[in-house]
Amino acid sequence: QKNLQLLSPDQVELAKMLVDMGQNHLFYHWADPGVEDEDKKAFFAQVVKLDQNYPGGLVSYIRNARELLADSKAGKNPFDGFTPSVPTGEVLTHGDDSFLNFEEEGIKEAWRAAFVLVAGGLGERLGYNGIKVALPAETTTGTCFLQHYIECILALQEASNKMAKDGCQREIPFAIMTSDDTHTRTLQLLESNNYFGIKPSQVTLLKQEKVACLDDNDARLAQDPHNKYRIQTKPHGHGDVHSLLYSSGILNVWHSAGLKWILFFQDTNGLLFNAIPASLGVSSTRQFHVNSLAVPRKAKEAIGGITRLTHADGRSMVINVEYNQLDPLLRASGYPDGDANCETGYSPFPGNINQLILELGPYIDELKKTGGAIKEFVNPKYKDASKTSFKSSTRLECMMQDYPKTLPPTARVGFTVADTWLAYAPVKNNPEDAAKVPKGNPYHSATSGEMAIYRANSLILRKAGAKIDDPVAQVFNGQEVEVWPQIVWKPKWGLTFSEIKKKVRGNCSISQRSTIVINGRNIFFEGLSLDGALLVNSVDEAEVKVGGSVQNKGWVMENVDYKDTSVPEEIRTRGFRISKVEQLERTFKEPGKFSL
Ligand code: UGB
Repeated sequence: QKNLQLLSPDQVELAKMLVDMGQNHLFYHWADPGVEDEDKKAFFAQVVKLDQNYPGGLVSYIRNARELLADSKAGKNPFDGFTPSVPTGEVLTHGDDSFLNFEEEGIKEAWRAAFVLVAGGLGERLGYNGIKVALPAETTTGTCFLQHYIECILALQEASNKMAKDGCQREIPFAIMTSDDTHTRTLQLLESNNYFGIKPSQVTLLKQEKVACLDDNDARLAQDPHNKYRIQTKPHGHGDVHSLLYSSGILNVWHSAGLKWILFFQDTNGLLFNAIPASLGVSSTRQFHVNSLAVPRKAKEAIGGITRLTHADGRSMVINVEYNQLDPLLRASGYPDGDANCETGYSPFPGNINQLILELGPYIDELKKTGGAIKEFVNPKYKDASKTSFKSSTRLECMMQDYPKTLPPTARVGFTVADTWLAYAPVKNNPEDAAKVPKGNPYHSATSGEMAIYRANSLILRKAGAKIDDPVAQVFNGQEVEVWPQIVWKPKWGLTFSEIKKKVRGNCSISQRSTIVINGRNIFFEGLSLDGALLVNSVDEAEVKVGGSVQNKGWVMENVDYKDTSVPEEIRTRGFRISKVEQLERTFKEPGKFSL
């Protein structure tokens, strides 16, 4: 009461709202007027922000929290009344006719797409000190994830523009969701690298804000332990991307520009774009409003399962069920073994890799109704079985893949399964945890993420007709992995299988210890026999034929221990360093036809 005189009319309204919502405790410790007045202003500035950044404001946040906390306390099953079953979707087989057709359709559609990368997470499981998109996807070239994604988008843009009948040169927009943890460093990474070749006007950064923490089942907002004039906050989850896109107005800009698709993806999957053209082709051909990209899933793997949920009242939806919920749901629904592998050696529920392709028009229509609010959940850690108090404050969270939960049954929700080797190798786990992953399950570490890139590229070249030697098994940071030849190419060299097939001719062979870096658009392999390291760089206007026998000492992988802090973190977390002993490197800077 004493401090009321300090407040503007708007602040008085906010204070009343907080008191009405049972948040009096936030004011108990306030000093008398004249003392700490600046802190009090800062308190209201924070309340305004928290109020504005949540659909329906803080009143809705507190109401939703009370409801979800009550459900959690009562042990209410979020799937009450729903029966899970295995859904059907489009299963891609890399390289077959249908894959090639989907790829072609995807490339045709790509100019009508916008990409959205969710990169607000710090990656606590990975324990890396920098932002994850700055990590090298592989250390042969040292290309970081963000650069790789941008180069893939640019390659798609170019391929799609080439196919456009009207001859217009369109630019694919790219939005990145950041957070306070990642925003400045993401911007710095872009600015200090000339945006990796994409025009800055194509890129939009949208920063997600954190939400208020909750101290108890009455949803009393938690005071920051370090500042009594601040409310403690924590991340709300990747589901924020929908409300941010909506409130920014960017969706309407894209729609007016004639765009039809919006593709969401995560921060550290170096394989993803291998499956993007075909998956976009599936969306377009099958007219999916929502298409989730999935891979075969090992039971208990820490990725959600795509599941059909059918309610007793007839409702039905195809939705991701998060890994920690799938097992209890199955056990309660007539699957006595819960989340278990079937005769294929995989879970019958495809694994969600959180790559969503949405049709823009229906997406905007839906967000007009919901404001982008996504069904949330709460995960309090209770002190004891009475569930009356928490070990530490909690908050509401939401996931981007829960978007279809509010859709009407008429919405066309589907999914596309691609081979794991082709499409999915995220970098999520630190070396110590990765080494503890049960044998046969994926490590999802920096080591396995990099090896997966070499493996995928080797397998793709094999399918294109090259003879690629089998891999050898090696152990890095306690993880046994297959080491294939280190084959890396720029996305503009080959983003689709049909493009790659055109560039590998005659009898080509690459030995297991070889490295090859293809840094140019029109580089053709004709009867190349490689045993060592070969780097070919060329300008776009040069056409280079690479053939004959190349042999040298090559590049060698040397073991490094992740505990050895004298080695940079980006290197030691993968357990090896590449020693560049000997290579053949050729650079073609002029337009024209050349042979090597
Ligand atoms: N992210 C944000 O942008 N903001 C946030 O507040 C949080 C995260 P995680 P998670 O593909 O392997 C997801 O932490 O949430 C970004 C799916 O839910 O790496 O444990 C963050 O930067 C799961 O079903 O993953 O699990 C990153 O880019 C499964 O698909 C992304 O969100 C799993 O990913 C994911 O964050 C997977």
